[in-house]
Amino acid sequence: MVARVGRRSLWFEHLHQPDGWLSPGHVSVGDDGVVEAVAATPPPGWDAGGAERFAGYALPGMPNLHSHAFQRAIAGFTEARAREGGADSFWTWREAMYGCALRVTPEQCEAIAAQAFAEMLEAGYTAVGEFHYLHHDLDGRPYADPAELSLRILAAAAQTGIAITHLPVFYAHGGFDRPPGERQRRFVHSEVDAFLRLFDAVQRSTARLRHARAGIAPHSLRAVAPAELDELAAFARSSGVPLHLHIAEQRAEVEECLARRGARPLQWLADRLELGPELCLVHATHCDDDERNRLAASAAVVGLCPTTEANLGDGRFPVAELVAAGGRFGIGSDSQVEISVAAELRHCEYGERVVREQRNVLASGDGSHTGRRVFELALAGGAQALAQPMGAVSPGRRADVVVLDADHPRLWGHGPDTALDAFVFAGADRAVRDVLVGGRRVVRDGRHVDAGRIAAGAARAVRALSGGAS
Ligand code: NGQ
Ligand code: ZN
Repeated sequence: MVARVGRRSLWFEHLHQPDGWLSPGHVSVGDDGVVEAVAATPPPGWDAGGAERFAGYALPGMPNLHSHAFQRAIAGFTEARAREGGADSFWTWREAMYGCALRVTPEQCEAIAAQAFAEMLEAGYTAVGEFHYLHHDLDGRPYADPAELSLRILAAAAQTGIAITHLPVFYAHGGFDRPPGERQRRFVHSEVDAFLRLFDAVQRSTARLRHARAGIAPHSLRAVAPAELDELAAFARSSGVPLHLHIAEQRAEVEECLARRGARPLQWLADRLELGPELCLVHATHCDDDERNRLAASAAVVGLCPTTEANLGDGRFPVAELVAAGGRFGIGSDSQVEISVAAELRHCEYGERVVREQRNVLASGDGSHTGRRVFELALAGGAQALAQPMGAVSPGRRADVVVLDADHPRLWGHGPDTALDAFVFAGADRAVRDVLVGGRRVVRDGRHVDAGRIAAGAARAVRALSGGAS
């Protein structure tokens, strides 16, 4: 049979499905990159001769729900004690990170983001939520085009083929009811209206790009006043776009929120806004039992970034209790200290193991596989948070697929039942061989198809910036 123009036929030896594995799985993909049919036998219109064949284990691409791409430039450069004395903390790291944020040029921003996005694809992420607050020129004045740096991020995504939910950040205050500092000058909008004009420009750009969407990100309760948050939340809800914010990552924020607002951050937020499905609460680390129960009872997604949260000394989110009570979560690479789907998922489970002195805590019951379970929970939560048609290789969702080489040493002896456990816990993430976004191959033999060119530009940028992260 002749394939319809633009339609592609894919064959997978073992295809992950929401209810088990299909071995083999036949998939037809429309020219919009969306899956039309999945079947055990060739579906109508299947192009038997032209089908691309993928041996091994085919998984849905993972959403990366929280990224600050430029921070890829400081990975590994903040692991020595500050010279001033005293304990290092999130806040001393933030000063070092600001050192980079204050120097990065538009060209460097695009080059570093392209590198980070290529590394994400190689790790098995096929979409990124870019929480983007670097808006203005080095002196804090808007660029001639106020959306300059957002457009650089979108260009980087387009270079790599990753799907993106671009989340321009509204940032107005330096702390609860405090003016912004000089070192925050590149982030600041003093008016919600000016920010919404930026958002409008971003949305017009994402509408023209493949696999791109926009959402709204009030930075945090520290950087956004209550009335501003109300306005942004109402805008996001009426526009039907995601709303992401950082919350309760550090104890100091909890203390200050209690002092200034009379409630803990998550408690204050849940009293103020409906915790609806458009909301992604990034970190939510310091939640008490009542706050955790309110999160679990809501349709909001908790955005966990476990490698960054461990690296920054944030604390541990009680993910097992959240999941047991029906709550939703997804994962993010945040500071890019690592870019690893498997590491984020593994840390979710290992955080529970080390405090409980038990194993397989996040498995759903007797015989349930922990790797598969955490992978599937994060797929669902991430797809919701990014409002991307992904999370499963199913009709109506984009054909985002990550294929593991079954002959990789880390998969020896494994079959479909344990391949995801090996991926999450036992190094089989190194077996990622092919990655497709919307049915198009972006990673081949474990390397991004344009890795060499992207790396050449990024190497210059990272070397130039990493010299003085202070
Ligand atoms: C950020 N990163 O916006 O990059 C933050 C640090 C802040 C994380 N929270 C800045 N991981 O929260 O004030
Ligand atoms: Zn963040």
